[in-house]
Amino acid sequence: MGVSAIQTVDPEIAAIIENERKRQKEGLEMIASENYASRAVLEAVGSVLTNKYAEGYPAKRYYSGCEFVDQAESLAIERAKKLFGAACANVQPHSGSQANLGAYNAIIQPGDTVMAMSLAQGGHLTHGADVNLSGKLYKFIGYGVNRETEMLDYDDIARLAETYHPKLIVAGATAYPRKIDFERIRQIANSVGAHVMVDMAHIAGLVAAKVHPDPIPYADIVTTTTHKTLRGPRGGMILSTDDFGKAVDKAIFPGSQGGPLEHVIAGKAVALKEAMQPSFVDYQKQVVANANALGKQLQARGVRLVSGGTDNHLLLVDLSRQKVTGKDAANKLHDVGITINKNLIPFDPLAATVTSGVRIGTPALTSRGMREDDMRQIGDWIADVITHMDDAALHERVHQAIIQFAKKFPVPGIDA
Ligand code: DSN
Repeated sequence: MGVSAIQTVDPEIAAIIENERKRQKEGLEMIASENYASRAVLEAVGSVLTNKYAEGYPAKRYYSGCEFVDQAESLAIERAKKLFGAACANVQPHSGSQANLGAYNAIIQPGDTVMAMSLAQGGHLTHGADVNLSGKLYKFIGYGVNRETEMLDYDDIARLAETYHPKLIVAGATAYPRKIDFERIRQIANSVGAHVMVDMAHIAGLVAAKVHPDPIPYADIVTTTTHKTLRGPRGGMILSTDDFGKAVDKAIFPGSQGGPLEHVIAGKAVALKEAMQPSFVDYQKQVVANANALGKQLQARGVRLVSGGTDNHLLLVDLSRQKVTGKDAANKLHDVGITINKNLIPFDPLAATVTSGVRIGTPALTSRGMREDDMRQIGDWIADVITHMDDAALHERVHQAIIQFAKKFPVPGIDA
């Protein structure tokens, strides 16, 4: 590789990027919310579009010189609408959290009552956690899963809705391995006159490929990130019905953001085009098949999966049988080259900084071309490590095997 500008100008940062590139190649990336953006997406994000201020929306900007970023943003909007069958799309949110706060700003008022899946049961910080602005601005009532089935308890959601009469019910999760019944959520919302917002950040790619039920017909507003299963650049997006399109636009700019990141928006446009290709559907089907194969292998090795399995791209693993905490397991697996995160399981007796579980996802490895047999091998390595937490020799053997194994799978955006 020739000397790049960044190597000349800032060798420290160049070295850090190189180390991260190596980490992404040599390890097994299994954080359920991560993926590898394509080289085309990376090129867009690293382009001169970063130089342009463009407050406003296409053809309605506060700055001159927006003729080309207008084209990029319009393409992103049209592709988002087409891919998901939505009436309106706003591609400016800088992140999923910004998208969620923008959506609340568009649809409810401070002090209104909202229902959402609580963080401890698999929701998200922006679904009303006390420490988050959402929890400070609105009165959130958390719902969760049934203690026996560990699946969403729709009867309980209906009961809570009857009791609290929310203005808005939010569906969506960050650590829920099962399909979400958006139609049922809509019925419950209708019964109490509430609006529906779906945060599909984790499952957006699955939804686009129709391997997860579609929230669009049942929601007033759908928010998402663009970098998880959707495999685009890091950022957010809001889809809505005609009734809420204008309110969403106002809520994002000038409501909560200034200048949009037009380089990232161009990356979103590229990713949305990639998501329209038939190969994207095959990829998403493989993501789910891989999660299933990995889950079955872990179960065969005596590991308990929350809810007994998965319908999507992730597993929530309960490590209590192994008498291992999520924190220790995540650290040990990191040492051997498997990157996951500790995660609360429903009704977890341990703190969020320790946890009884880990969350494991297959989107990134599937982007490298791994299939079911590879997942079974990885399941064995994970089981070996978490059942022999103090066996340093075994950990070293697994680590070396993973380095050799990972070499066989090119990384999108790095090798291909
Ligand atoms: N941080 C994301 C996740 O890992 O699920 C959610 O924003």
